[in-house]
Amino acid sequence: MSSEQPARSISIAAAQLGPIARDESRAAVVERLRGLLRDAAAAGAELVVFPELALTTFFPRWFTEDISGHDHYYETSMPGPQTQPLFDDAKELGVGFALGYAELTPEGERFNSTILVERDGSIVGRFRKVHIPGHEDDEPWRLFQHLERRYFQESDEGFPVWRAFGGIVGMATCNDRRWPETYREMGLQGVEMILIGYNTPIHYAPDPAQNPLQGFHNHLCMQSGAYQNGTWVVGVAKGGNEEGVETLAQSAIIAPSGQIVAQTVTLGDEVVVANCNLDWCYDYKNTLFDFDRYRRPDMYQRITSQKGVILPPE
Ligand code: CDT
Repeated sequence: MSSEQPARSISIAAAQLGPIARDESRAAVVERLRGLLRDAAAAGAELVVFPELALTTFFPRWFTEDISGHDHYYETSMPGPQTQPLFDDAKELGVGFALGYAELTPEGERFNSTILVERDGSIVGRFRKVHIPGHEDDEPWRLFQHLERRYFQESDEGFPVWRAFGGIVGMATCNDRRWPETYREMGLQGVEMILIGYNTPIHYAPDPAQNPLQGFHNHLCMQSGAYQNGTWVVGVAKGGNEEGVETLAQSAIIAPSGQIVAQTVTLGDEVVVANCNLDWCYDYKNTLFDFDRYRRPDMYQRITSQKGVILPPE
């Protein structure tokens, strides 16, 4: 009798969203999410990944002096009365999900959060975005603003991982995907699936020369993070033209080899599914990226002790 264990695998869906209008009701958005959840379940998915801020339009593009005027974009409980049907569907269909949303705590703190929900509808964990991009103050010279730093605090909870879905799961949000430390923090906890939602405008006001490279950079950072840490990465967009802002789609499911195994082809609501063999992670974690054998943390001290660049003496 063979002593080999059957491969651990899970079918994961990237549930991309097209634009959400400023005046689209929460109930209407949740209906869209429920439809995608059902489509994903019908395609055999066990875990469905939705984008960052999947319940609302990307409201940080609008300046307001008093941010409490935007409170209606935030969730004060999860599940809440409007999102409960999604949790009920998850339980009924036996499909888990990751959902990005704006979180307003009882203490008045505001985070760009993602919740991970198991196949029985229970909450496994919550991630709060660590790297908050953009600016705090009104910058009306821009074609549109990116005021995330006005509307959200930086998380100080880091990058936890959870044992769920038969493996080890972590999350990150949009701009977090551009930073190698994001993946390595989770890689050092043995992560096997990193779930990432994003809203990425094509136009980058500080350096529009980067506009044509948005799609390249999106995949470049997620594919490198997957390969260098031997993990699956699922990157899911809210794409299309949202309130006049062209936004990147190109959601992708990326293997531990760094290869894209599934990718969306539209700018709208779309589900793609891939069967993810979690044991594939070992091919990288136990060879080239055997951290315990090859890493040299004593050589990387600047990474945690220093924030900005310190140039060498002239
Ligand atoms: N949502 C988000 O984090 N978007 C950023 C845009 C950066 S430009 C201010 C991103 O990294 O895609």
